[in-house]
Amino acid sequence: MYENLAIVGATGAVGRLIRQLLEERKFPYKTIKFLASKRSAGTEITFNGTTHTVEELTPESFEGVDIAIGSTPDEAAKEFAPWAVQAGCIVVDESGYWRMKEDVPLVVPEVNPEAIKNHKGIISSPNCSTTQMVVAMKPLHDASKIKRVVVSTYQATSGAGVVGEEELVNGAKAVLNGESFQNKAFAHQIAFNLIPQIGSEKYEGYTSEEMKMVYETQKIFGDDSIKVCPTCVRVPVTNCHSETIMVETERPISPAEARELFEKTEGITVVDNLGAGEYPMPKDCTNKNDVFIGRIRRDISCENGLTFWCVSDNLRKGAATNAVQIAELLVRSQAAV
Ligand code: 2RA
Repeated sequence: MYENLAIVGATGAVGRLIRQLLEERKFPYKTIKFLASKRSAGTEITFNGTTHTVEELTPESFEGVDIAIGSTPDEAAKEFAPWAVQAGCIVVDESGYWRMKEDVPLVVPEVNPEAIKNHKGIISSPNCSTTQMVVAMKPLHDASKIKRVVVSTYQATSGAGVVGEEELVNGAKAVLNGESFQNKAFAHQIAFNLIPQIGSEKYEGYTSEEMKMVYETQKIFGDDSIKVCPTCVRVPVTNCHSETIMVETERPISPAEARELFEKTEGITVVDNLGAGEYPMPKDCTNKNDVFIGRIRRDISCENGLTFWCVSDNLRKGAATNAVQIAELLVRSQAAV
């Protein structure tokens, strides 16, 4: 039975949400431990009414642990995941380090739950901008193969961590007060601005964040022929990533059919009434687990094209919720044996 849990990176922004989701969703467990770097070890955490002391992450941390959910920087994930696997523990990893390794399934439970069967100890959760897009693509792709996607993202500052959120708020105050402000989280001022670069320069003028959307989408659908053209932009919004997504399918999918497909899909909420001014907006989608879709319409520039607007909480479905859902899949798959 998978009943002994560890949360790695338990004190970070996503780690905190993972704890909250485990409580909210009544995740079954017998024992749970909270692990973090030396700096955060010793912190007290209340979980399901019991106080726990955060332990320092060491190679011995995973003895007797069945599932570890990790939300750490890439370097920490590179180091701790093999310790866990060595101890017989399955790692659900939020970091970017393991995602594209051949032996590591990259899973979004609404899209490719069957992929967890192929794990060799590590299962990865995708980057937030990919996750909400593939959830939206899935029902369309099942109805008619998606050949091409053109996506522009409007990514919230929380994607860069708590420091990103603070930089927007404090930077905005400084601008309004006419004071000078030193950016740290971002290369440029984010308040009252847009930054059309997330990540580093990676391939033919695309950034690392953009190429994640290409490679991760192809891996999740198991189809390298899906062409993806992304532009990722940091916007002055504290939480929830938004995306305009244009898909070109093998046969045309009308807006009415797309709306019906989205409405039938678990994990998607449609908010789409342009006349009434109703569409998903970051302020309404924060703290929600679903992917929200609106502005569904035909792409009038392309014969088999459909375009829509998609918003999701990048810390929830884009990170913590997806990881907890993968752990739930693992528990269910064991129960079914
Ligand atoms: C960002 N996608 O928004 C990244 C976080 N993983 O910066």
